[in-house]
Amino acid sequence: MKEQLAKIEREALETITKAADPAALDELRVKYLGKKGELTAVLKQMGKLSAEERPAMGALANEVRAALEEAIESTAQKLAASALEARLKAEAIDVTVPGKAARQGHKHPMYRALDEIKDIFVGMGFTVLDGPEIELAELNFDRLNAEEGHPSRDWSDSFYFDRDARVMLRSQTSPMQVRAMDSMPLPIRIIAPGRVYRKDEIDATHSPMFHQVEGMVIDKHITMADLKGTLNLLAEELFGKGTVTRFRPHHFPFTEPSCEMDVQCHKCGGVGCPTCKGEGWIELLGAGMIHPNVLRMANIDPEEWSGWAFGMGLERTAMRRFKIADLRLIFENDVRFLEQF
Ligand code: 2NM
Repeated sequence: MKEQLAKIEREALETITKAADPAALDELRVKYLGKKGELTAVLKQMGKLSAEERPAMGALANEVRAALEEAIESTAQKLAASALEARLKAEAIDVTVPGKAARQGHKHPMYRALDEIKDIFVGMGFTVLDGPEIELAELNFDRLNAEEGHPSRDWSDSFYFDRDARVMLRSQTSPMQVRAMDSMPLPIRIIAPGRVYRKDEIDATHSPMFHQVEGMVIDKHITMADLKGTLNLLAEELFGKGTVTRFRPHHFPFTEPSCEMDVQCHKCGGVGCPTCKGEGWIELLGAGMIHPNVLRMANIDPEEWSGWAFGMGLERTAMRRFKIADLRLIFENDVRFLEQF
């Protein structure tokens, strides 16, 4: 019996340490240590031994069992380690191989111009507002003192959703100013950039959808001097220190008095050149003191409060800023064009 055990141990240890994979190792475990295994078979014969022989043989059998278990365990660990190593090798990434460069986009030039404008106004304490492009004609026109019969209210000029002309695509961002007057506590300093819609044919200077930035200040003792001071600062920040401006009288229904602001052509210094089409001046925006009717309709007392407002076209400003000749280039998103900025 002693020889039997020794033989089992010898054989088992040799085959176990040579097991090629976990499945083979498990087979060997069953073969030697399982219920019907070789070691178990030997133990079953213990009953035949005398009472004196039994303890020594029992101890020996246990030693053999322990030795086999240990061999199985250490072989299992070895197999696992080499399996991991093989996997790491197979999955290894060669970090020295040159990568595929991702094509990186960048901000659209018009939105770069808008970011500059936002920064300038936020720096002066203005809040940037966003609002609906589908608007009530009441906010787009009535509340802005554009009475029934005003030319821009015409079906041929604006996009309406209903026969009663009550819901429309906003034709300006001014309805946001009305929403601000209705919802914000005074004083108010805001700008409202966004898309606006007008029934214009597409050409080099027109599009049925374009972008505007409008702005508004309402506070006590606000005068035309505040308007001019702030807008002159805007012109200097956009076109450089010392930029010369001029204010011409104009008419808007929502402001009184109203004006347009030109900047002296930074290319020719006012002499006249292709950039300013020989004018010497470039029109930048419209502005004015908010009409008392507009304030009254928002329940703001024009005796106590006053304000100014302005509106400018973003595409036109970006075209000027980046010397773009055709408005359509702004919308076509041809990468060959956009990559130049
Ligand atoms: C412009 C020109 C002048 C303007 C006025 C208002 C409001 F709501 F305060 F009355 N919002 N925007 C305004 C004034 C817009 O665009 C050329």
